[in-house]
Amino acid sequence: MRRLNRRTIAHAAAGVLAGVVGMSVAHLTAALLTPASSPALAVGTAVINATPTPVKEWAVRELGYADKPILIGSVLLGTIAFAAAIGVVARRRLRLGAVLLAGLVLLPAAAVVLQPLFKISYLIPTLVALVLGPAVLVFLTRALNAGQASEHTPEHAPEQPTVHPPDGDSERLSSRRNVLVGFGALTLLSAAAAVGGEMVVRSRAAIANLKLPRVGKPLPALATGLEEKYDGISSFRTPNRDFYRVDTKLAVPIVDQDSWTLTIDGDVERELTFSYDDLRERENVEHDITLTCVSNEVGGKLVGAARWTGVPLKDLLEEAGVGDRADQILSTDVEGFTISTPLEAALDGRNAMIAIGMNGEVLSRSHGFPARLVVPGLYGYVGATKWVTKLTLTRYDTATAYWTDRDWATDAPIKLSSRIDTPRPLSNIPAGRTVIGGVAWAQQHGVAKVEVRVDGGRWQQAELGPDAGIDYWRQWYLPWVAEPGSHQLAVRVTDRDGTLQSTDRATPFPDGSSGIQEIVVTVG
Ligand SMILES: Nc1nc2c(c(=O)[nH]1)N[C@H]1C(S)=C(S)[C@@H](COP(=O)(O)O)O[C@H]1N2
Ligand SMILES: [Mo]
Repeated sequence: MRRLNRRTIAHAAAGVLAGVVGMSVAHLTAALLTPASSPALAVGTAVINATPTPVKEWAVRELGYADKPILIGSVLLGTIAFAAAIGVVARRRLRLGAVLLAGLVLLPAAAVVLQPLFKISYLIPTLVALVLGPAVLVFLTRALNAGQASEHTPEHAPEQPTVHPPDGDSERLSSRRNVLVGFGALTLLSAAAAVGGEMVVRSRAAIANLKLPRVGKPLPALATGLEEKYDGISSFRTPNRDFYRVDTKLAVPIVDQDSWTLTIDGDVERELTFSYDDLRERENVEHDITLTCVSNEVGGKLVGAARWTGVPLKDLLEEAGVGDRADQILSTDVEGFTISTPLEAALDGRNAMIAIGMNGEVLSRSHGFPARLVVPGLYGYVGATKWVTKLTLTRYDTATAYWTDRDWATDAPIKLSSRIDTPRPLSNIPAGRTVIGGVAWAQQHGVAKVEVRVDGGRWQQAELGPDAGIDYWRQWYLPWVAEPGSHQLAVRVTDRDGTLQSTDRATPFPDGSSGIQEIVVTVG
């Protein structure tokens, strides 16, 4: 019985290894072609797209940044379980096993084909897996069965129970060795393919030798922020590496800037197409803009402030000649993902732009290289299309976009909000002089006042940090003499139109969270 179990496990392992070799070599192939053609990634993306909004909300809330690794992990675990079962089936019915394994590979192929920008060449990695997986399964199963057959020889010769014929022994040993060598070599191969794939993706992701063009009228250097004086307050400018990232991609699109274009079409007088160099050669501008994600909870981290370099969106649209029917800009990214933005936000004079730089550096791949939309005052999902390749002037009653199809609000201005960065919620701090500090934002209106309340007392006005315009957040602090015990701290902001941050608690869905942040800290 024990031996049977061990054999079953060996065959299950053969199934898993066959699947893993197929998928990892396919992944390496995809890394060399285009990451979107990786069957493993395509399945993950298909699952993301098919997940209903409430589940997605729950995942982002409960799993946070871990949601993607957990998703990939569960797809992997499911695949491994199936592959193990197939390995066991193959032990006695090899052909059926091979067919089932091919089926397991074809499932992700459907996800590859259903991508909006699908090209026939995307099927190459799947074909690789389709050939390799079953081949490895056949090879390993045969090796295992051969080993077992030779193991059986002595049992079929009961007249010699204690004497192992030297021939049978060495045959058994050598077939065992073959199996071990086969397993080892294949494991190494798939590990090398996986690591190699990752290295290829990383090296392709590096953006070589690109500098930002000179800006026509550079902004003055950003003022020194409060973070220099008070530990724990978010820095005035969010460093690119710390800037939050939110998108539906499992693999960051690798876009080649020489073949990339930006097209303006739809309800325009003339369709226009710009190359990356066209954008770089135009007069570039700089704007300080704080980006916010609609999924940001009160007190959350999905907000970042940067100096963006690029060309004014309005200029591009005016060159194309906006028709009089359009009320929406439907922007499409290089993989077909769409965002809808109210046309008015592009034309009403705010600093909407096609950005190619962030904080003095060429846009990174994860933040949208070669170019993205940035529209101050609107949540990212309605105005910050990364890897943008097309702007279609259309109408809300004719075309919808990815998130609005999933019932998120069509027009979504960022709600004014404020956050306590220090002290940290639920932290223990020593008694004595300290500061309460953080950031507040009210894009398009500007922050006028931040107030802090300690233990339900009166609202006290905080000091504000430097001002970089209405679209940029303000840092704030309030000196505080912390007495031993437990304390409740709250913050609220008022914008320059006199609007006070709402106390109504709202979840991010469907148009952004609201309510004031209240935290508890222990002193002493
Ligand atoms: N192509 C593309 N652009 C996108 C998204 C996306 O999923 N795909 N997500 C949007 C959302 S929800 C936000 S909040 C911002 C985040 O931009 P960042 O990742 O540079 O911070 O990008 C927006 N642009
Ligand atoms: Mo977002």
